[in-house]
Amino acid sequence: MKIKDIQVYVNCPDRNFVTVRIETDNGLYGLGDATLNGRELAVVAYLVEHIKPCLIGKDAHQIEDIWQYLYKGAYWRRGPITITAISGIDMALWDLKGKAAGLPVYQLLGGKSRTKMKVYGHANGNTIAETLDNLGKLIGQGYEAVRLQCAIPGLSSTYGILKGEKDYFELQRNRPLPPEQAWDTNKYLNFIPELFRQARSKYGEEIELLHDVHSRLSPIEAGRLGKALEPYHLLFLEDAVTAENQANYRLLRQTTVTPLAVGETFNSIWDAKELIETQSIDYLRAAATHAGGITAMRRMADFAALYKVRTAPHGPPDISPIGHAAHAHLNSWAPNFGIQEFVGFGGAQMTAVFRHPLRFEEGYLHLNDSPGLGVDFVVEEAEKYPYKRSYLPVSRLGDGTLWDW
Ligand code: EZ4
Ligand code: CO
Repeated sequence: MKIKDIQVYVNCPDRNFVTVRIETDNGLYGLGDATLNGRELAVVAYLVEHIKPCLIGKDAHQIEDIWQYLYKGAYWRRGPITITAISGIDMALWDLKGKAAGLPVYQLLGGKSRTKMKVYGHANGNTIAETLDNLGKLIGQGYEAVRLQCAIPGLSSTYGILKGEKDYFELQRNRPLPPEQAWDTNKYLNFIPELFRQARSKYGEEIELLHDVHSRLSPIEAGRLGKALEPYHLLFLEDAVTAENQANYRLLRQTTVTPLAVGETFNSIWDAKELIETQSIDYLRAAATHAGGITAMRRMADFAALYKVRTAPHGPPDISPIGHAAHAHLNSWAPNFGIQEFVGFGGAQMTAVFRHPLRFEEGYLHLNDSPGLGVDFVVEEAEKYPYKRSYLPVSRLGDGTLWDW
């Protein structure tokens, strides 16, 4: 099964996605997700200019060797652009191996550890009342776990809150340059515990609740929040602090028993090594699209399991259905799977471009038994939606200081 051609598509069905399509000489093709939100074309160039010429003629079954070849062979290891490109190739090769074997990828990983995957949805709002109404709607749809984000009173904008925009992508795309958002740590810390107090008093203890800090706090500030949220029993607090310095989490861990999750921006097992070894976190949020594909995610899951750390892959709308399918196969297999973030299957344009193997029912995702990853990519549909440049927001303090977004 030799690699005959590699095509890289960048399209905007509702939002931008980079799709890798590898064709083999036995008439099969495999699909991978290489979407890096806000920096898409850098990955496209890496794939087309630097990776493609190296892989034509290679045996597509040699997934591990190709992964090592692209990782070690670059000399410049790691980094989001390199690893997102490798991730797209790796997923496409697993898809191909599954199709060649006539088996879904989870079977190649060792079979199913569970019949369905628990997800958490998002309830957002401009006020606590609106956030709690949205939480009630998700509970009504069968969700057993929900992330709560609410606009901070006195701030012009807050992460996760869309105001008048249709979705996150509209928020980014309607501006020629990165949108600017405001941040105030004191206002935030004084407000968030009240959101969770009211959520528990309205809906009780049964529903599992989560929150994403989006890396805005110092370890001690995060400790104050974690402690204040302890009475409301979160499933986890996400990205309480940045993890470039993994010791941040060792410090935070000493302050609170609120479970901690981090990892959506990780592109290597090395980003998580100390966090896991020191048992400073409870959930690893690495994504197949940004952390090295299925090959790397499997390795991370096994390593995390040794330390009672569970997987909770990032599931935002800026990972394509191919990336979400990769997670579904990993989640079906991983003995230490925790929970999957899930924000729906996207709009009409997306569902016309990507045919995916997932079904949502009563708070869980179900994966069908199609060979490979089980996703199809309809090129003629995709080509109706050309790439549109967009940026993630940046955030600033009131005095103009650039902050973590
Ligand atoms: O900000 O995917 O948990 N989810 C998140 C996401 C990320 C976006 C960045 O592209 O934090 O909303
Ligand atoms: Co997040």
